[in-house]
Amino acid sequence: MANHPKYRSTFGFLDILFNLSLVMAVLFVLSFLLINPITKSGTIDPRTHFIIKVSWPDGNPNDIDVWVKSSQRHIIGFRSKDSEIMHLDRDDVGRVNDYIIINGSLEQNSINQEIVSIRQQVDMKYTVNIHYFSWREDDGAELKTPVKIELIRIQPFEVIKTTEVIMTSEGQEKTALVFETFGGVDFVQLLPPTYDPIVNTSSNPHFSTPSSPQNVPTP
Ligand SMILES: [Ca+2]
Ligand SMILES: [Ca+2]
Repeated sequence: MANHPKYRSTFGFLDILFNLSLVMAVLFVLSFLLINPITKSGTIDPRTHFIIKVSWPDGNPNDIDVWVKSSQRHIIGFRSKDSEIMHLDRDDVGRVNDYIIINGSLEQNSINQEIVSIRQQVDMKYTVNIHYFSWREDDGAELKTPVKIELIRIQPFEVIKTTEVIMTSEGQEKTALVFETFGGVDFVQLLPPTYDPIVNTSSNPHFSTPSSPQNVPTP
C-alpha cells in the first residue's frame, strides 16, 4: 500500500515538513548561541576591589563602628550603608545581634566584625575612622577595646595593611587608615593616618550629635 502513488506523495510531503522543522530548530538554537553580550560601556563594574575589615575581640559586647569617607565626600557608616563606590555590609553592635536560629535552635555567632567594600577603580582618597559607639558596662565589658583594621586588595589578593587602635572611651573617634587608590590598576598608597573626624563633626549629615570632648588624635 505504501507504494501507492497517493501515499508516496504524502510521505514525501512529510519528509519535507520534517526537514524544514529541523532546519528551523537548528537556526533557532544558533541564533541564541550567536547573540553577543550586551555592550557594557559606561556601566558600573560591580567587582569589589578593596575590603576594609574591622574587628574587635569575639564575644566582646561593646559596639564599635567603622566610618569611611572619600575625597569626593562619599560617607559610609551604619546610618548610611551604601554609596556609589562603596558599602558597609552590616552594623555589628557587639553581642546583641549575634544570635541566629539554626535548625530551630538559637545559636550565637560571637564574631565582632564590620566590612566595607570598595567597588570602583577610581582615583580617590579614603579615610577610615573607628568610632566607639557604646560601652556595654552592664554586660560586664571592659571599657578599653582593641580594634583591628585590615585593608585587603582582592585582585591580586594582598593584605595591604593591618593596624590596630585602642578605643578607651565612649564617643571616641580615631583615624585608623588613610589611603589613596588609582584607577586602571588596583594600586593603593598608604598615607599617614592624621586624625580627620567623620562622626564627631557637624559636616556629617548622617550623624548629627555634637562634637565629643573625647576626640583624640591617633597615637
Ligand atoms: Ca557597630
Ligand atoms: Ca557581634
